[in-house]
Amino acid sequence: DDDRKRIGTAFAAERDPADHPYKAFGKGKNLIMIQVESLQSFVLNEEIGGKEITPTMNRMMKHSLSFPHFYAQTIAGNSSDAEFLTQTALYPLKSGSVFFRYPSNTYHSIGNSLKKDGYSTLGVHADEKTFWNRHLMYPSLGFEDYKTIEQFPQKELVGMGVGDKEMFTETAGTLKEQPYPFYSLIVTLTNHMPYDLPAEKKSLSLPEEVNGTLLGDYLQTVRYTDEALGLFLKELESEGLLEDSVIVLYGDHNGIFEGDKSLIEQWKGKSISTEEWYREYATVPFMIYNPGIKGKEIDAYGGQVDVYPTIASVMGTSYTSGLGENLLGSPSGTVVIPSGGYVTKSLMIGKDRMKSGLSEKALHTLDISESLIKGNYFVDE
Ligand code: GP9
Repeated sequence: DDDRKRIGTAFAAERDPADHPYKAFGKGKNLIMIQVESLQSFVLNEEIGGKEITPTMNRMMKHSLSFPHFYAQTIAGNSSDAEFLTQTALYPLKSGSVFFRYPSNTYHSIGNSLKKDGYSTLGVHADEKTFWNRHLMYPSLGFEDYKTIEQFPQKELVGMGVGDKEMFTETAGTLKEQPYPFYSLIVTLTNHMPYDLPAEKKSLSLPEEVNGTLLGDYLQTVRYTDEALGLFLKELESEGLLEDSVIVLYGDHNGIFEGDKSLIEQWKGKSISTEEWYREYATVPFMIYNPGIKGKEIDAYGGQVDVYPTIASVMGTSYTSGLGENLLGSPSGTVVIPSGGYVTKSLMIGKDRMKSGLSEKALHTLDISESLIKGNYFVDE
């Protein structure tokens, strides 16, 4: 009973009915959400060796609401934590992955909300269907159908599974046949550590100080994934699906960590403080794209837990209970980093300094999330 009371108060505090110019903009449109493996924002709108690293995403940003102060909030469940955060607006567990530990719970999620609105739903991930237990968790998140490596021709195998170019091209064909309106969550794979890409797939000419380093390899795979995304958008456009779809893109977690900061310092020719690292390099992209959107950077500080309420507001679907905030409304501006610490506009507190009242509030939020998951809170609804 005490837990229920605490949880009820948390929901009441987090709900945000705010109005904004893109409220229900996507009502009745398809929703395509793309979770990009290991994508960090410092590669956006950047050139190396005379070429843009992410020409497709840069073009998308011109017609996107984008969030430069957006953080990954994953812990040990890595990519699966990112899917869990964005789909349910709950935080990952302190230990292990929710996908393995609680795959059969009842969850409020984007997929379940849109399904109630009459959407068909499809998850796509070109790896083994059992990876991160997705085959059991995706139905609980509202995906009626789940396309995995077995359903791809596998003409292009790179790293952990089907290369993003084959994955995106084939998926565009699948979406063409998908009952309308649809919601599809697509999880990319190729930009995965150790960023090992066959030479013929590399299109950047890297300067000497970057070439052959982890950072250089990372930039090559980021560029490859960006090109794959470009093929996907082109295909959607030629099928007439682009205008009728809202495309949401976000990074699942960092791929270059603070321990590798010296590689970026070498590339940029300047030193980067820890504060600067968390402000400008450790953020991951989050953008909401449609050709009819006038590109705008949104100043709000947020994280993956805020994706569901923000997208629910744009799609005009329900978001009744979760721990995120609508970043297009008036969010509180505090981003809890569950692996330790939090970020606000004026503060960046590392895990060695979790002492103030604000960080206690952060810990309380994480406890509530943990109780919700472990108690299967929504089971009776
Ligand atoms: C594997 C892919 C990568 O299926 O999602 O997962 P990660 O290793 O980043 O958690």
